[in-house]
Amino acid sequence: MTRFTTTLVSTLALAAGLAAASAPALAEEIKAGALRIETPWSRATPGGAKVAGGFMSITNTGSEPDRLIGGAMPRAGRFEVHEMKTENGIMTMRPLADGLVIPPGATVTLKPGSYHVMFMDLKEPLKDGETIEGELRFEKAGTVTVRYAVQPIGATTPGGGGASGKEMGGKESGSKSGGGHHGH
Ligand SMILES: [Cu+2]
Repeated sequence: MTRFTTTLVSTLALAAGLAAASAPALAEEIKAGALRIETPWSRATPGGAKVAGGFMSITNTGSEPDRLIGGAMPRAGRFEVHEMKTENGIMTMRPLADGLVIPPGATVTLKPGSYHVMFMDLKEPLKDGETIEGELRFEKAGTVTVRYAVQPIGATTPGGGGASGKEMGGKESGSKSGGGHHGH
């Protein structure tokens, strides 16, 4: 019985190991000081769009807060750190003037409908399947290079869940009233 159990466990462990090894190399993890940045991603831009969001999760493994204060992306004329909120049923976004705090021991997730970095004044569209290098600037961890995996238009997850774009699909057009993010 003991022997059977041992064999079973090691078989499961092996299977798990194989599954992990064969998973697509989508997720990227970057370490910078006390920060761990995982799975930076963005979305393809529809024709003429001048803005795109950048998403990722940032974990602070240290004992002091850090702060995402800015960054750069070669195709973007401007880069901002944004917060998106629903107020009175309308989704709006605004720049975080003081940056985005990453508390010690916490993971802050930048995702559609929430915190994100904003690539503005795009000189070229972002295309599905591209990887685009950019920089993030943190108060303590300094400048960090990340690579955004570009997902399809309307994707809501880094895995490219484009089919479920319906729930977030209204967001971009909803923000039209929010201050010219779409370059009209
Ligand atoms: Cu934004």
